[in-house]
Amino acid sequence: MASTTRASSAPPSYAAHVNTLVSRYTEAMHHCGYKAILLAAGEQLPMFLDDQYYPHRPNPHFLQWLPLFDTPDAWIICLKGQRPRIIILSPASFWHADPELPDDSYLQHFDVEVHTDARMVDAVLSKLPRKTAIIDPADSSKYANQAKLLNFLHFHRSIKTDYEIDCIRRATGIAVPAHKAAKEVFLEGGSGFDIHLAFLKAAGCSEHELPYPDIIACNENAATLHYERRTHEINPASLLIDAGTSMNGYASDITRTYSNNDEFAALITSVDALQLELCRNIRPGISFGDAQNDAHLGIARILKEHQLVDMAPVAMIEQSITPVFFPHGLGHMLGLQVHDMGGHMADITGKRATPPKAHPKLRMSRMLEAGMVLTIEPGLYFIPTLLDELRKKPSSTRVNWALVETFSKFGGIRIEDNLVITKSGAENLTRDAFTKYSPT
Ligand SMILES: [Mn+2]
Repeated sequence: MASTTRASSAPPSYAAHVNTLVSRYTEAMHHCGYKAILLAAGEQLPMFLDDQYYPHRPNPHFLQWLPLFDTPDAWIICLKGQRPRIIILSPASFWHADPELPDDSYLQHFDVEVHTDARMVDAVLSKLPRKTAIIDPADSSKYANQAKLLNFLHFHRSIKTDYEIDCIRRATGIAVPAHKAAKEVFLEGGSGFDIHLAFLKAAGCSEHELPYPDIIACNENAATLHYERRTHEINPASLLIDAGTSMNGYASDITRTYSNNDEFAALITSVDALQLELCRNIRPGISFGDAQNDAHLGIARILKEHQLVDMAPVAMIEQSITPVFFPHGLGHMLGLQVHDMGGHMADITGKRATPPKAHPKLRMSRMLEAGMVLTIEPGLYFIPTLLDELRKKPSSTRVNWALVETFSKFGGIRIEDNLVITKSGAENLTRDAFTKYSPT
């Protein structure tokens, strides 16, 4: 086995997943007036003036059908009323390894053709009907990547099949023990670089197999929301680790914050309690904008309780003080992409579900429905540029700047879990995994 990122045989839910995709693509062809849909695995981007390539990231629409990660030379063809076909180009080469194909438990659902000659692939693709839609990052022709088809697919992708939920659950089952290994290295005084290596080693995958670059932010670096550098200073006083792993192309996305400073650790405990409270309120039929508002009220209460801001929580919201400390959205859809598509879509036409006025950058503005998978990730940060803005406002007099300065050394806090919306509430995949993998 070359990797931990693919289930060695297809999960039992895979057959039903492929059936769902066949029906969905058939409906998409009716909806958009196509006779066939061609999905390309992707393209491999060359480095400028070099003979090397950037790591290949498969087209997520391709990956949804089949976990084949390591070649851009693969295509899936959906023709009305026919079994889906997979075409793979695998020329004999002693320079590069052949693509590592999934086994028959996956491939049995397709008609599979492996060609060694690119001309054979061209011959197959050239025989497709004239009305074939193409989803291919390398294709800029007018038949490729049309919005009507993409909107249809993205809207439906936000309701996960059992297989997709199973993949995210398995990805969580790999990431959580890796988080625990990373925490151990932090407690032993390891550097950000050491923590990064511990995460990868426990996850059993290489950096480019992660669904997103792991954020290992020690001390004040946690004030940079996406801190992706590796630091070598040992004995950090705090760690914000935002790291996930993939299973069959589906991501987990988990954040934890730790500190050996008692006062800052107490602040982390409060954010953790708020995060759990917000998770408990997640259920079908609520608007994510309302959950975002609840998060801001919760952050305001914490700022007051820890004597960072001396003002009633509602007044803090009215005076826009909470976005200084919590400047990002409460969460986003999760799936084939870590910020999965469809969060702003009101329907299959791509009509925008408008986020609340106060939070225009929210990545998720839809009503919650059973089958969605999303993150819940409140944060509380000490970000110099935002604090400088606050200093200039009249409300600055209510801020305990001495305490802000003390906490600024630890950068910030984020706690992030992955939730599946169920019929009556939500299943917290991340907390369940932390309980399951805790030493007894
Ligand atoms: Mn996230």
